[in-house]
Amino acid sequence: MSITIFILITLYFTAKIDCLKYRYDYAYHPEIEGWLKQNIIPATWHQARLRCHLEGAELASPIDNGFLKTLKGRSQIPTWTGVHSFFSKGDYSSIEGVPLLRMPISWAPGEPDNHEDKEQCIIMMPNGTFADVCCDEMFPYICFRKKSTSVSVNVACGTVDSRYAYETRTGSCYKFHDHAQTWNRAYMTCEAEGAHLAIMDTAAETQVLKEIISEHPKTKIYGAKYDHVLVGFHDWGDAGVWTTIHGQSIEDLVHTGVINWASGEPNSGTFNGLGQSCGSIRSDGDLYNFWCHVPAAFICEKTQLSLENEGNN
Ligand SMILES: *[C@@H]1O[C@H](CO)[C@@H](O)[C@H](O)[C@H]1NC(C)=O
Ligand SMILES: [Ca+2]
Repeated sequence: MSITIFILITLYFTAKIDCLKYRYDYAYHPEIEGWLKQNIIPATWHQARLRCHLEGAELASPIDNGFLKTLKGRSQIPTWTGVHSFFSKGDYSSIEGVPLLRMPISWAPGEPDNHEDKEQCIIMMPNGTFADVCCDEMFPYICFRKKSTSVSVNVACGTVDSRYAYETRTGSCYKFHDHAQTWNRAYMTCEAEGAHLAIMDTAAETQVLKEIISEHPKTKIYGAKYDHVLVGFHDWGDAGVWTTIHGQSIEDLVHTGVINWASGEPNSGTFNGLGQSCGSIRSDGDLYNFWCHVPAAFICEKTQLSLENEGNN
């Protein structure tokens, strides 16, 4: 009897691990041993690849019959695959390196034609045939995250990304990105991680960010010309009206002592004719307006539940 119970409990927990969640927007597919996310908003091939990658996944390809069957017919319109010849024209492979000729692909009539020598990316038609097209066209796409037994979940931050650290003073998790990016690309990166560009909405949080920045001197930031760190503040390209990316007025945050503009900020210096509509802070904890198109380090902020199913909140 007790052995039966033991086996039942073991089966129960094994089953639980089998349907282990990756994140709320990814669904598990046992036949391909991984999670898929359908992205319905069309993007160029490069945008699609980047977004999947930033989400910790890759652009999905029909690398074998199991994948072909699972990916096929999920959309009424053509969909990107991860099959490309971006590195060397004509040498097609999937993102994970499977050569085109090893994939179970049947071509649509007249394809592949490398029209005008401009087609280096492969789409899948709703009926499961394929064509090469220009990578700058826009199609929906599917991201795939392979199930791996080595994944360790960062429970406090609700992500598989071990670089998010929980901070008791604010109840949020933070990740310092030491590869400089433009503000918009930084925004996209944080969103893809299920986070957002950090917002200081309490004095304690300003202090926390200040400490994080002090731990990351500019000399250790890849590709940054300035020691500014991008955060979730913006003036919508309309100098003067500053809000957080969640719509809170910065005037209110300044009035309540949560943040301070650095002396002389926001200023109106232009660079290549472009103004400073994006927010940054430095190790002094003060707020600066910064050029949106100049790459800098940035901090993403995440709550524990931001990638959970709503039913579990
Ligand atoms: C599949 O779809 C393509 C593109 O719409 C079409 O040209 C082709 O004839 C279809 N093939 C089959 C087998 O239905
Ligand atoms: Ca073509």
